[in-house]
Amino acid sequence: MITPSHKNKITRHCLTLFRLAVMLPLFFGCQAKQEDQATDRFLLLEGPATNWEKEAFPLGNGRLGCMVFGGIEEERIQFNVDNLWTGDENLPGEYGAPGMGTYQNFGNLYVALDARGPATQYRRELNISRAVCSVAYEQDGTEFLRETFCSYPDQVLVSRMRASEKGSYSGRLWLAGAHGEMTTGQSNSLFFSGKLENGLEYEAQLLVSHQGGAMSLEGDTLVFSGCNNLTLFLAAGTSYAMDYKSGWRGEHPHAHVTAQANRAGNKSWSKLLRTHVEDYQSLYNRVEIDFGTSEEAQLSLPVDQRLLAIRNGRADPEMDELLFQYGRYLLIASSRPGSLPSNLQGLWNDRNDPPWHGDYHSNINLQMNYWHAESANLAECHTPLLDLLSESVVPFREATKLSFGNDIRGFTVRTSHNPFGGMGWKWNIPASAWYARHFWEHYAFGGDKNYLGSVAYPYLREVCQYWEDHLKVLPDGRLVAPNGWSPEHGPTEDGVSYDQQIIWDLFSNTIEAATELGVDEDYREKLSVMRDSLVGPKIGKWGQLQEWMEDRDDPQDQHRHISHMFAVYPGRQISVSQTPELAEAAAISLNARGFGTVVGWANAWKTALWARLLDAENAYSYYHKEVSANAYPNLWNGCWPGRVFQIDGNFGITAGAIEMLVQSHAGEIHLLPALPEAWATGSVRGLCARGGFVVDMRWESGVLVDLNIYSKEGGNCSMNYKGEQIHIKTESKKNYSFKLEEGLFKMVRTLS
Ligand code: FUC
Repeated sequence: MITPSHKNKITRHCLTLFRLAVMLPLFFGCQAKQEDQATDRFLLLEGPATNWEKEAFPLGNGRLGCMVFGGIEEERIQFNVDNLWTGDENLPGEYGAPGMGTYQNFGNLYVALDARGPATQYRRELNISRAVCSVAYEQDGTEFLRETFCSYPDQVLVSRMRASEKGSYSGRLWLAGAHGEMTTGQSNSLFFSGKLENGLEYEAQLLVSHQGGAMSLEGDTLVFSGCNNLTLFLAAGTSYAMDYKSGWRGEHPHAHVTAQANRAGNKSWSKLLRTHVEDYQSLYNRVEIDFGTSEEAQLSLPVDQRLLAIRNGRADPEMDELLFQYGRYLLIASSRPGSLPSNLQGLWNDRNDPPWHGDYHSNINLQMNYWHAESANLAECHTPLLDLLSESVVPFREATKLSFGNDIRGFTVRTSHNPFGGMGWKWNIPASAWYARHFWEHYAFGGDKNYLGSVAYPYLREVCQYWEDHLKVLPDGRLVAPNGWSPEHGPTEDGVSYDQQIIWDLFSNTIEAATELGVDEDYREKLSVMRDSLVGPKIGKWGQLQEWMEDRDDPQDQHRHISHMFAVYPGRQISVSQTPELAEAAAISLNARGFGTVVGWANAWKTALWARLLDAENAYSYYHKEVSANAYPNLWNGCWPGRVFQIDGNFGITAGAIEMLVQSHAGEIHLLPALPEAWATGSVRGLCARGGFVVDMRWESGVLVDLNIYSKEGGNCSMNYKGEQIHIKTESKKNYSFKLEEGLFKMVRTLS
């Protein structure tokens, strides 16, 4: 197996830890010796956050998340539970904003410390290799350290505050619910609960343990003095259930939340931390990358200054790596089995009126959140999306009938929807077909036939039925989607490319699914006739890929949506190898759209599109733009910078980078299809390809030198490197290692 070449990096990360060890010998001294710390990746800032979306650091366990500000005299930890939503299923009737509801803030936890004079050596770090945020500083000769994480196994937020001198903690701590709730408590706990207008009940409980000193309740505040350390356990939940039949409601959260807080409170910090890190790393550690080495002077800067230097032209390949892994970190933090899918802001939100309700947007955003889920080796994190979409089928079906007539089969979705099967703004008619590709992809990468037969294929098939009933036949016999809209752009009319391409994709995926399962032969035949009758992609008068059936694209138009590129990515109707003229037309259109209005998600999409068009330097220019123009100091993606944070760009950029390294949409694994000069020497471990393969590679000066393929399921594996094709028959759970010598692949070993 290939190990990324981290030799220099190990030395430098150790130096970082060494500095911390010097600064905080009491706490970090022992950790610096641990081997597994050596390649940890950090986001570092040298001051407390003053801005929630740009500077605070996100933590999450898929369901419960928080933002750590790291204030010196007042720590603020703003927290969320992913299903604290207003709104409902909003059936029957209008699908306007009121029934749609809004994702809510849950509240804040504040810790005010007695003033001790100025702080020095302040460092606030988000360690994305361990999913732990730490805040360290020195004050009045005493070293202070706080560490916070959100545990998936224990379902609580845990924060520990320590100091080098005994008795250093005196102050107050309190909870502030985001809906004006009254907090009550006991000598070492605080509690608030409430009910939203839609009947959703919620509760938060904080337990605090301390060593030394004293703690007591004064009104709604815990007052502590002379404590050596404090450990905070925050549990929070709601009565939401991802269950249509039970009206999306389960039990009152009190019993659950109490049990979670108490169970955690009875465990030691080190046990909670160990369990958390082991769980997190079981996902995170599957992938490692090396795009080169940044200079020490650049690497040791806090992120804000590092971004500034990059904007001024300094190279920083390890920032490219950090951004890549951050997309994986944020998915693990906002989407775990049992949680809701990651919404427009993941699960982080400090407002009760977040931009676009903090909802699920079906015309690019929700899908983009999951573009990297399979390829970045996080298939488990994909399941919240598939679960909510499956559970929403009944209300989506009912809403579809109300708008499209009782006789229509299948279902589709509006542009925005909520976790109760309710919908908001405007029908997005091919949305369910786009969602269907996520069900297919989960199988294409994972190979689980039971899942394909019981979950994915029924979904795909039902969406096909919608289109069987909804497609319109033109006088010449060709098929078009009637009354479509290229998202947020142009007129409403028949045969819009976005619709046509997504339907092509749906039919293709369904045919393949039925073939894999060996079912519905006649239906497969019917679908393939329909697919071949669809009006297909067209090349217009300036050589562009047409966005509409009519050749009206404006070469000056730089609209942020690039929906007519669906066929290039994430779809597979257009590719350089199979449809070169259309690929060329797509490149012309993409060039004309240019950087356009800087919108994070569009930038990420363009990275993936250029990668699919095998244009490494254009792909990299958009990847780099994400760092040089869009990223905030906490590396969150700005959608229309200066306006709002939106997480899709963070996820999409990781997906785009993977397309630069490995592609597998065209029946073979294409190795290093769009490797840019900036990443000329590097390595990757653990990227996934369709067919159940895991790819490790090492390359030097732009040339692949080592390759390892792990086969999860067995079966034939075709690979392509710069036109050279290799075909191997694999057995399940075996590794196949190759070396590239004189341009030819040599199998070096096969390992179980
Ligand atoms: C789409 C985009 C907007 C924004 C919104 C949440 O409608 O056009 O830019 O990302 O989703």
